[in-house]
Amino acid sequence: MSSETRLHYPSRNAMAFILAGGRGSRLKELTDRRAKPAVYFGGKSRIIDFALSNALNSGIRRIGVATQYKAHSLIRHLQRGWSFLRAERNEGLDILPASQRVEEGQWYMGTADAVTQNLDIIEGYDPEYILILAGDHIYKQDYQVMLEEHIDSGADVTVGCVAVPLSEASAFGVMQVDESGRISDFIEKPADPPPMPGDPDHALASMGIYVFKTAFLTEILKADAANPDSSHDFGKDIIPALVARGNALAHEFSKSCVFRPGSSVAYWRDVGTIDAFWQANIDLTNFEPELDLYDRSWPIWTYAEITPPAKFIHDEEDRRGSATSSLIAGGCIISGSQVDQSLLFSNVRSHSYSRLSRVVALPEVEIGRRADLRNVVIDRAVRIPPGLVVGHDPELDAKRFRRSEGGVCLITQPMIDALED
Ligand code: ADQ
Ligand code: ADP
Repeated sequence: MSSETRLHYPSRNAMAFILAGGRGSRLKELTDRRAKPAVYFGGKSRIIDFALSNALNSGIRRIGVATQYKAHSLIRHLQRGWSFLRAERNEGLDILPASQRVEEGQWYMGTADAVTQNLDIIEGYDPEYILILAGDHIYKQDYQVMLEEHIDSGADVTVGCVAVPLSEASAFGVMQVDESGRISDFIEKPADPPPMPGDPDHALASMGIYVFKTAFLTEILKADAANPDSSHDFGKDIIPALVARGNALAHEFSKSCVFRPGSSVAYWRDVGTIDAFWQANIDLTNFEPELDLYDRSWPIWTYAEITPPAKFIHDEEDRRGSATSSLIAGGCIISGSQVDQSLLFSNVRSHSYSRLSRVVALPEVEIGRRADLRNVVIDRAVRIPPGLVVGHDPELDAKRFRRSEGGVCLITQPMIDALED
Protein backbone atom coordinates (compact mmCIF):
# COMPACT_ATOMS: atom_id res chain seq x y z
CA MET A 1 0.00 0.00 0.00
CA SER A 2 1.45 3.39 -0.94
CA SER A 3 1.89 6.01 1.73
CA GLU A 4 -0.57 8.20 -0.19
CA THR A 5 -3.33 5.62 0.24
CA ARG A 6 -2.44 5.38 3.91
CA LEU A 7 -2.89 9.07 4.37
CA HIS A 8 -6.42 8.82 3.03
CA TYR A 9 -7.41 5.86 5.18
CA PRO A 10 -5.23 5.95 8.28
CA SER A 11 -7.84 4.06 10.27
CA ARG A 12 -7.23 0.99 8.08
CA ASN A 13 -3.70 0.93 9.40
CA ALA A 14 -4.60 1.69 12.97
CA MET A 15 -5.43 -0.39 15.99
CA ALA A 16 -7.43 0.85 18.95
CA PHE A 17 -6.25 -0.27 22.37
CA ILE A 18 -8.89 0.37 25.00
CA LEU A 19 -7.87 0.63 28.65
CA ALA A 20 -10.73 -0.87 30.60
CA GLY A 21 -9.08 -2.11 33.77
CA GLY A 22 -9.90 0.66 36.22
CA ARG A 23 -12.47 0.34 38.95
CA GLY A 24 -13.93 3.83 38.93
CA SER A 25 -14.10 3.87 42.72
CA ARG A 26 -15.99 7.18 42.90
CA LEU A 27 -19.00 5.32 41.50
CA LYS A 28 -19.09 3.57 44.87
CA GLU A 29 -21.29 0.46 45.06
CA LEU A 30 -22.11 0.65 41.32
CA THR A 31 -18.58 -0.61 40.69
CA ASP A 32 -18.41 -3.07 43.59
CA ARG A 33 -18.97 -5.96 41.23
CA ARG A 34 -18.19 -4.53 37.80
CA ALA A 35 -15.50 -2.29 36.33
CA LYS A 36 -16.51 1.25 35.37
CA PRO A 37 -16.45 0.51 31.60
CA ALA A 38 -19.09 -2.20 32.24
CA VAL A 39 -21.46 0.16 34.06
CA TYR A 40 -24.79 0.64 32.30
CA PHE A 41 -25.53 3.92 30.54
CA GLY A 42 -28.34 5.47 28.55
CA GLY A 43 -31.07 2.83 28.79
CA LYS A 44 -29.42 0.21 26.58
CA SER A 45 -25.65 0.49 26.62
CA ARG A 46 -22.60 0.09 28.81
CA ILE A 47 -20.04 2.88 29.10
CA ILE A 48 -17.41 1.06 27.01
CA ASP A 49 -19.81 0.85 24.04
CA PHE A 50 -19.10 4.52 23.29
CA ALA A 51 -15.34 4.06 22.75
CA LEU A 52 -15.93 0.80 20.87
CA SER A 53 -18.63 2.30 18.63
CA ASN A 54 -16.48 5.37 17.97
CA ALA A 55 -13.64 3.09 16.86
CA LEU A 56 -15.91 1.10 14.58
CA ASN A 57 -17.66 4.18 13.16
CA SER A 58 -14.22 5.73 12.52
CA GLY A 59 -13.25 2.74 10.39
CA ILE A 60 -10.99 1.03 12.93
CA ARG A 61 -11.46 -2.71 12.86
CA ARG A 62 -8.68 -3.97 15.09
CA ILE A 63 -9.44 -3.46 18.74
CA GLY A 64 -7.81 -4.71 21.93
CA VAL A 65 -9.47 -4.26 25.33
CA ALA A 66 -7.25 -4.52 28.43
CA THR A 67 -9.28 -5.64 31.43
CA GLN A 68 -8.29 -6.05 35.03
CA TYR A 69 -10.56 -5.07 37.93
CA LYS A 70 -13.78 -7.17 38.27
CA ALA A 71 -13.73 -8.01 34.58
CA HIS A 72 -16.38 -10.73 34.41
CA SER A 73 -19.35 -8.50 33.64
CA LEU A 74 -17.28 -6.57 31.08
CA ILE A 75 -15.90 -9.68 29.37
CA ARG A 76 -19.38 -11.23 29.19
CA HIS A 77 -20.69 -8.04 27.59
CA LEU A 78 -17.85 -7.93 25.03
CA GLN A 79 -18.31 -11.56 24.13
CA ARG A 80 -22.06 -11.20 23.68
CA GLY A 81 -22.11 -7.87 21.90
CA TRP A 82 -18.85 -7.43 20.10
CA SER A 83 -17.96 -10.82 18.67
CA PHE A 84 -19.24 -10.00 15.18
CA LEU A 85 -15.84 -8.64 14.09
CA ARG A 86 -14.36 -11.28 11.80
CA ALA A 87 -10.75 -12.31 11.44
CA GLU A 88 -11.37 -13.16 7.76
CA ARG A 89 -12.07 -9.48 7.13
CA ASN A 90 -8.93 -8.49 9.01
CA GLU A 91 -11.06 -7.41 11.94
CA GLY A 92 -11.14 -8.50 15.51
CA LEU A 93 -11.65 -7.67 19.14
CA ASP A 94 -9.10 -9.13 21.53
CA ILE A 95 -9.97 -9.26 25.20
CA LEU A 96 -6.70 -8.89 27.10
CA PRO A 97 -7.05 -9.72 30.79
CA ALA A 98 -4.15 -8.90 33.10
CA SER A 99 -2.09 -11.54 34.85
CA GLN A 100 -2.22 -14.03 32.02
CA ARG A 101 0.83 -13.04 30.07
CA VAL A 102 4.50 -12.07 30.27
CA GLU A 103 5.32 -12.94 33.87
CA GLU A 104 3.01 -15.30 35.64
CA GLY A 105 0.48 -13.69 37.93
CA GLN A 106 1.55 -10.13 37.25
CA TRP A 107 -1.21 -7.54 37.15
CA TYR A 108 -1.05 -4.46 34.98
CA MET A 109 0.82 -1.92 37.04
CA GLY A 110 -0.27 1.25 35.26
CA THR A 111 -1.99 2.04 31.97
CA ALA A 112 1.31 2.02 30.03
CA ASP A 113 2.17 -1.38 31.48
CA ALA A 114 -1.19 -2.70 30.24
CA VAL A 115 -0.01 -1.88 26.70
CA THR A 116 3.58 -3.07 27.26
CA GLN A 117 2.38 -6.48 28.40
CA ASN A 118 0.49 -6.85 25.12
CA LEU A 119 3.10 -5.48 22.72
CA ASP A 120 3.62 -8.87 21.09
CA ILE A 121 -0.09 -9.11 20.24
CA ILE A 122 -0.07 -5.58 18.85
CA GLU A 123 3.06 -6.29 16.81
CA GLY A 124 1.38 -9.39 15.44
CA TYR A 125 -1.25 -7.20 13.76
CA ASP A 126 1.43 -4.75 12.60
CA PRO A 127 -0.68 -1.56 12.74
CA GLU A 128 1.18 1.55 11.64
CA TYR A 129 -0.67 3.68 14.19
CA ILE A 130 -2.07 2.94 17.58
CA LEU A 131 -4.84 4.78 19.31
CA ILE A 132 -4.88 4.38 23.08
CA LEU A 133 -8.40 4.96 24.42
CA ALA A 134 -10.05 4.96 27.81
CA GLY A 135 -13.08 2.73 28.15
CA ASP A 136 -14.86 5.00 30.56
CA HIS A 137 -16.11 8.14 28.84
CA ILE A 138 -19.35 9.08 27.11
CA TYR A 139 -18.77 10.91 23.82
CA LYS A 140 -18.91 10.59 20.06
CA GLN A 141 -15.68 11.22 18.23
CA ASP A 142 -14.36 10.51 14.75
CA TYR A 143 -10.88 9.20 15.55
CA GLN A 144 -9.96 9.36 11.85
CA VAL A 145 -9.71 13.16 12.14
CA MET A 146 -7.36 12.84 15.10
CA LEU A 147 -5.25 10.24 13.28
CA GLU A 148 -4.95 12.49 10.26
CA GLU A 149 -3.90 15.42 12.39
CA HIS A 150 -1.28 13.25 14.07
CA ILE A 151 0.15 12.11 10.73
CA ASP A 152 0.17 15.61 9.24
CA SER A 153 1.93 17.12 12.25
CA GLY A 154 4.71 14.57 12.63
CA ALA A 155 4.24 14.73 16.41
CA ASP A 156 5.60 11.99 18.72
CA VAL A 157 2.18 11.75 20.32
CA THR A 158 -1.18 13.44 19.88
CA VAL A 159 -3.26 13.86 23.02
CA GLY A 160 -7.03 14.40 22.84
CA CYS A 161 -8.07 17.34 24.98
CA VAL A 162 -11.21 19.12 26.06
CA ALA A 163 -12.05 22.17 28.16
CA VAL A 164 -13.47 21.24 31.57
CA PRO A 165 -14.71 23.45 34.42
CA LEU A 166 -11.75 24.59 36.51
CA SER A 167 -13.44 23.22 39.65
CA GLU A 168 -13.27 19.68 38.22
CA ALA A 169 -9.87 19.92 36.55
CA SER A 170 -7.78 18.41 39.34
CA ALA A 171 -9.22 14.99 38.42
CA PHE A 172 -7.49 15.16 35.02
CA GLY A 173 -4.18 15.68 33.32
CA VAL A 174 -4.11 19.43 32.66
CA MET A 175 -2.12 20.94 29.81
CA GLN A 176 -1.03 24.19 28.32
CA VAL A 177 -0.66 24.61 24.61
CA ASP A 178 1.40 27.00 22.44
CA GLU A 179 0.22 28.76 19.24
CA SER A 180 1.27 25.81 17.06
CA GLY A 181 -0.87 23.39 19.12
CA ARG A 182 2.17 21.77 20.79
CA ILE A 183 1.72 20.94 24.49
CA SER A 184 4.08 23.20 26.41
CA ASP A 185 3.18 21.96 29.87
CA PHE A 186 1.36 18.92 31.26
CA ILE A 187 0.60 18.15 34.91
CA GLU A 188 -1.23 14.99 35.94
CA LYS A 189 -4.04 15.73 38.41
CA PRO A 190 -2.72 19.09 39.67
CA ALA A 191 -3.97 20.25 43.06
CA ASP A 192 -4.20 23.78 41.70
CA PRO A 193 -4.96 23.51 37.98
CA PRO A 194 -3.99 26.40 35.71
CA PRO A 195 -6.90 27.90 33.74
CA MET A 196 -6.92 28.31 29.97
CA PRO A 197 -5.57 31.66 28.77
CA GLY A 198 -8.49 34.07 28.48
CA ASP A 199 -10.90 31.66 30.17
CA PRO A 200 -10.45 31.68 33.95
CA ASP A 201 -13.32 29.22 34.48
CA HIS A 202 -11.94 26.36 32.40
CA ALA A 203 -8.82 24.23 32.15
CA LEU A 204 -7.66 22.19 29.18
CA ALA A 205 -7.87 18.53 30.25
CA SER A 206 -6.42 15.44 28.67
CA MET A 207 -9.18 13.04 27.61
CA GLY A 208 -6.77 10.17 28.31
CA ILE A 209 -6.66 9.27 24.61
CA TYR A 210 -3.46 9.22 22.61
CA VAL A 211 -2.26 8.51 19.05
CA PHE A 212 1.23 7.17 18.36
CA LYS A 213 3.12 5.54 15.54
CA THR A 214 3.27 1.97 16.80
CA ALA A 215 7.04 1.68 16.24
CA PHE A 216 7.63 4.83 18.29
CA LEU A 217 5.33 3.77 21.12
CA THR A 218 7.01 0.36 21.27
CA GLU A 219 10.40 2.01 21.69
CA ILE A 220 9.11 4.34 24.41
CA LEU A 221 7.32 1.57 26.32
CA LYS A 222 10.34 -0.72 26.28
CA ALA A 223 12.46 2.08 27.74
CA ASP A 224 9.76 2.83 30.33
CA ALA A 225 9.53 -0.84 31.34
CA ALA A 226 13.23 -0.79 32.15
CA ASN A 227 12.94 2.37 34.26
CA PRO A 228 12.62 1.46 37.96
CA ASP A 229 11.46 4.98 38.83
CA SER A 230 8.42 4.85 36.54
CA SER A 231 4.92 3.90 37.65
CA HIS A 232 4.32 2.80 34.02
CA ASP A 233 1.34 5.06 33.53
CA PHE A 234 0.51 7.25 30.52
CA GLY A 235 -0.74 10.21 32.53
CA LYS A 236 1.95 10.09 35.21
CA ASP A 237 5.03 9.04 33.23
CA ILE A 238 4.81 8.68 29.45
CA ILE A 239 2.96 11.86 28.47
CA PRO A 240 4.90 14.26 30.77
CA ALA A 241 8.19 12.81 29.45
CA LEU A 242 7.10 13.26 25.82
CA VAL A 243 5.87 16.78 26.51
CA ALA A 244 9.34 17.56 27.90
CA ARG A 245 10.83 16.43 24.55
CA GLY A 246 8.81 19.22 22.90
CA ASN A 247 6.92 17.29 20.22
CA ALA A 248 3.56 16.38 21.77
CA LEU A 249 0.49 17.73 19.98
CA ALA A 250 -2.85 18.63 21.56
CA HIS A 251 -5.89 17.60 19.53
CA GLU A 252 -8.91 19.64 20.43
CA PHE A 253 -11.97 17.44 20.81
CA SER A 254 -14.24 19.90 18.99
CA LYS A 255 -12.33 19.19 15.74
CA SER A 256 -13.41 15.56 15.68
CA CYS A 257 -16.51 15.52 17.88
CA VAL A 258 -19.59 14.07 16.18
CA PHE A 259 -22.05 16.81 17.02
CA ARG A 260 -25.74 16.48 17.47
CA PRO A 261 -27.12 17.79 14.16
CA GLY A 262 -27.58 21.56 14.50
CA SER A 263 -25.67 21.77 17.78
CA SER A 264 -22.23 23.13 18.57
CA VAL A 265 -21.91 21.58 22.03
CA ALA A 266 -18.93 19.17 22.05
CA TYR A 267 -20.35 16.55 24.42
CA TRP A 268 -17.81 14.62 26.53
CA ARG A 269 -18.46 13.25 30.00
CA ASP A 270 -16.36 11.35 32.46
CA VAL A 271 -19.30 9.93 34.39
CA GLY A 272 -16.98 9.19 37.28
CA THR A 273 -19.21 10.02 40.23
CA ILE A 274 -22.76 9.07 41.20
CA ASP A 275 -23.86 12.67 40.60
CA ALA A 276 -22.25 12.85 37.14
CA PHE A 277 -23.59 9.41 36.22
CA TRP A 278 -27.12 10.24 37.32
CA GLN A 279 -27.08 13.66 35.67
CA ALA A 280 -25.77 12.39 32.32
CA ASN A 281 -28.48 9.73 32.24
CA ILE A 282 -31.26 12.09 33.32
CA ASP A 283 -30.07 14.67 30.75
CA LEU A 284 -31.12 12.21 28.06
CA THR A 285 -34.73 12.83 29.07
CA ASN A 286 -34.39 16.54 28.13
CA PHE A 287 -36.35 17.93 25.22
CA GLU A 288 -33.13 18.27 23.19
CA PRO A 289 -30.33 16.37 24.91
CA GLU A 290 -26.75 17.31 24.07
CA LEU A 291 -25.96 13.64 23.48
CA ASP A 292 -28.02 12.31 20.58
CA LEU A 293 -28.62 8.59 20.82
CA TYR A 294 -31.03 8.70 17.90
CA ASP A 295 -28.52 9.78 15.23
CA ARG A 296 -28.40 6.80 12.90
CA SER A 297 -25.26 8.04 11.19
CA TRP A 298 -23.19 7.36 14.33
CA PRO A 299 -24.82 4.37 16.00
CA ILE A 300 -23.81 3.21 19.46
CA TRP A 301 -23.67 -0.55 19.18
CA THR A 302 -24.20 -2.77 22.19
CA TYR A 303 -25.33 -6.15 23.35
CA ALA A 304 -29.00 -6.08 24.13
CA GLU A 305 -31.09 -9.00 25.12
CA ILE A 306 -34.17 -9.57 22.96
CA THR A 307 -37.11 -8.20 24.90
CA PRO A 308 -40.78 -7.63 24.22
CA PRO A 309 -41.89 -3.99 23.83
CA ALA A 310 -42.31 -1.80 26.89
CA LYS A 311 -45.89 -1.95 28.13
CA PHE A 312 -48.02 0.65 29.95
CA ILE A 313 -51.01 -0.63 31.85
CA HIS A 314 -54.19 1.08 32.98
CA ASP A 315 -54.76 -1.20 35.96
CA GLU A 316 -57.95 -2.68 37.34
CA GLU A 317 -58.07 -0.02 40.07
CA ASP A 318 -58.24 2.61 37.34
CA ARG A 319 -54.64 3.79 37.77
CA ARG A 320 -53.04 4.80 34.51
CA GLY A 321 -49.50 3.57 33.99
CA SER A 322 -47.66 6.33 32.20
CA ALA A 323 -44.21 7.70 31.48
CA THR A 324 -43.51 11.28 30.45
CA SER A 325 -40.16 12.77 29.36
CA SER A 326 -38.60 9.37 29.97
CA LEU A 327 -36.61 6.63 28.24
CA ILE A 328 -38.14 3.21 28.77
CA ALA A 329 -36.28 0.15 27.47
CA GLY A 330 -37.80 -3.07 26.18
CA GLY A 331 -39.33 -5.55 28.56
CA CYS A 332 -40.48 -2.86 31.02
CA ILE A 333 -44.01 -3.00 32.43
CA ILE A 334 -45.34 0.21 33.93
CA SER A 335 -48.54 -0.81 35.61
CA GLY A 336 -50.68 1.86 37.23
CA SER A 337 -47.48 3.76 38.01
CA GLN A 338 -46.40 7.31 37.10
CA VAL A 339 -42.93 7.75 35.71
CA ASP A 340 -41.49 11.16 34.91
CA GLN A 341 -38.05 12.36 33.71
CA SER A 342 -36.64 8.90 34.29
CA LEU A 343 -34.60 6.32 32.48
CA LEU A 344 -35.52 2.68 32.88
CA PHE A 345 -33.29 -0.09 31.50
CA SER A 346 -34.72 -3.38 30.25
CA ASN A 347 -37.22 -5.47 32.19
CA VAL A 348 -37.99 -2.96 34.93
CA ARG A 349 -41.37 -3.53 36.57
CA SER A 350 -43.14 -0.69 38.25
CA HIS A 351 -46.29 -1.48 40.19
CA SER A 352 -49.50 0.40 40.94
CA TYR A 353 -49.54 3.71 42.82
CA SER A 354 -45.76 4.03 42.62
CA ARG A 355 -44.24 7.34 41.53
CA LEU A 356 -40.86 7.73 39.93
CA SER A 357 -39.28 11.09 39.28
CA ARG A 358 -35.73 11.50 37.96
CA VAL A 359 -34.98 7.82 38.54
CA VAL A 360 -32.28 5.82 36.79
CA ALA A 361 -33.21 2.14 37.17
CA LEU A 362 -30.81 -0.51 35.85
CA PRO A 363 -32.15 -3.74 34.30
CA GLU A 364 -34.57 -6.03 36.15
CA VAL A 365 -35.39 -3.58 38.93
CA GLU A 366 -38.78 -4.15 40.53
CA ILE A 367 -40.60 -1.26 42.15
CA GLY A 368 -43.24 -2.19 44.69
CA ARG A 369 -46.66 -0.65 45.07
CA ARG A 370 -46.86 2.90 46.41
CA ALA A 371 -43.11 3.40 46.37
CA ASP A 372 -42.24 7.06 45.84
CA LEU A 373 -38.75 7.61 44.47
CA ARG A 374 -37.07 10.86 43.52
CA ASN A 375 -33.49 11.51 42.35
CA VAL A 376 -32.19 7.97 42.65
CA VAL A 377 -30.01 5.43 40.88
CA ILE A 378 -31.11 1.83 41.46
CA ASP A 379 -28.60 -0.96 40.86
CA ARG A 380 -29.46 -3.94 38.72
CA ALA A 381 -32.16 -6.36 39.92
CA VAL A 382 -32.92 -4.47 43.15
CA ARG A 383 -36.40 -5.13 44.57
CA ILE A 384 -37.78 -1.89 45.98
CA PRO A 385 -40.25 -2.82 48.72
CA PRO A 386 -43.84 -1.52 48.61
CA GLY A 387 -44.25 1.94 50.10
CA LEU A 388 -40.55 2.88 50.19
CA VAL A 389 -40.09 6.65 50.03
CA VAL A 390 -36.73 8.06 48.89
CA GLY A 391 -35.76 11.61 47.98
CA HIS A 392 -37.96 13.50 50.47
CA ASP A 393 -35.95 13.32 53.70
CA PRO A 394 -32.20 13.88 53.18
CA GLU A 395 -31.21 12.78 56.67
CA LEU A 396 -33.13 9.54 56.57
CA ASP A 397 -31.92 8.86 53.03
CA ALA A 398 -28.30 9.37 54.03
CA LYS A 399 -28.69 6.79 56.83
CA ARG A 400 -30.23 4.17 54.58
CA PHE A 401 -28.61 4.66 51.21
CA ARG A 402 -25.51 6.10 49.55
CA ARG A 403 -26.50 9.75 49.31
CA SER A 404 -24.20 11.81 47.09
CA GLU A 405 -23.04 15.38 47.56
CA GLY A 406 -25.56 16.42 44.93
CA GLY A 407 -28.39 14.71 46.86
CA VAL A 408 -28.77 11.64 44.63
CA CYS A 409 -29.36 8.29 46.36
CA LEU A 410 -27.75 5.12 45.08
CA ILE A 411 -29.80 2.08 46.11
CA THR A 412 -28.41 -1.46 46.08
CA GLN A 413 -29.97 -4.75 47.22
CA PRO A 414 -27.81 -5.07 50.36
CA MET A 415 -29.05 -1.58 51.42
CA ILE A 416 -32.65 -2.74 50.95
CA ASP A 417 -31.96 -5.99 52.82
CA ALA A 418 -30.56 -3.94 55.72
CA LEU A 419 -33.86 -2.01 55.94
CA GLU A 420 -35.78 -5.20 56.37
CA ASP A 421 -33.51 -6.59 59.10
P1 ADQ B 1 -7.49 8.56 35.09
O1 ADQ B 1 -8.84 8.37 34.48
O2 ADQ B 1 -7.42 8.86 36.54
O3 ADQ B 1 -6.65 9.64 34.26
P2 ADQ B 1 -6.69 5.85 35.07
O4 ADQ B 1 -7.31 5.55 36.37
O5 ADQ B 1 -5.32 5.38 34.81
O6 ADQ B 1 -6.57 7.36 34.79
O7 ADQ B 1 -7.68 5.32 33.95
C1 ADQ B 1 -7.50 5.50 32.56
C2 ADQ B 1 -8.16 4.34 31.82
O8 ADQ B 1 -7.38 3.19 31.99
C3 ADQ B 1 -9.54 3.97 32.32
O9 ADQ B 1 -10.33 3.62 31.21
C4 ADQ B 1 -9.32 2.76 33.21
O10 ADQ B 1 -10.42 1.88 33.17
C5 ADQ B 1 -8.11 2.14 32.60
N1 ADQ B 1 -7.16 1.53 33.53
C6 ADQ B 1 -6.73 2.01 34.72
N2 ADQ B 1 -5.80 1.20 35.25
C7 ADQ B 1 -5.63 0.20 34.37
C8 ADQ B 1 -4.81 -0.95 34.34
N3 ADQ B 1 -3.93 -1.19 35.31
N4 ADQ B 1 -4.93 -1.80 33.30
C9 ADQ B 1 -5.78 -1.54 32.29
N5 ADQ B 1 -6.58 -0.48 32.25
C10 ADQ B 1 -6.51 0.39 33.27
C11 ADQ B 1 -6.40 9.47 32.85
C12 ADQ B 1 -5.19 10.28 32.45
C13 ADQ B 1 -5.48 11.77 32.67
C14 ADQ B 1 -6.72 12.13 31.88
C15 ADQ B 1 -7.89 11.26 32.30
C16 ADQ B 1 -9.12 11.50 31.48
O11 ADQ B 1 -4.06 9.86 33.21
O12 ADQ B 1 -4.36 12.54 32.25
O13 ADQ B 1 -7.04 13.49 32.09
O14 ADQ B 1 -7.53 9.88 32.13
O15 ADQ B 1 -10.20 10.85 32.07
P1 ADP C 1 -23.85 -6.85 35.26
O1 ADP C 1 -22.75 -5.91 35.60
O2 ADP C 1 -23.63 -7.56 33.97
O3 ADP C 1 -25.19 -6.33 35.49
P2 ADP C 1 -24.32 -8.27 37.66
O4 ADP C 1 -24.72 -7.02 38.34
O5 ADP C 1 -25.30 -9.36 37.58
O6 ADP C 1 -23.75 -8.05 36.22
O7 ADP C 1 -23.01 -8.80 38.31
C1 ADP C 1 -21.76 -8.16 38.18
C2 ADP C 1 -20.71 -9.15 38.58
O8 ADP C 1 -20.90 -9.60 39.90
C3 ADP C 1 -20.74 -10.37 37.70
O9 ADP C 1 -19.40 -10.73 37.50
C4 ADP C 1 -21.47 -11.41 38.52
O10 ADP C 1 -21.03 -12.70 38.24
C5 ADP C 1 -21.11 -10.99 39.94
N1 ADP C 1 -22.21 -11.20 40.89
C6 ADP C 1 -23.51 -10.97 40.67
N2 ADP C 1 -24.24 -11.22 41.78
C7 ADP C 1 -23.35 -11.59 42.72
C8 ADP C 1 -23.45 -11.97 44.10
N3 ADP C 1 -24.62 -12.00 44.72
N4 ADP C 1 -22.32 -12.26 44.73
C9 ADP C 1 -21.13 -12.22 44.12
N5 ADP C 1 -20.97 -11.88 42.84
C10 ADP C 1 -22.05 -11.57 42.14
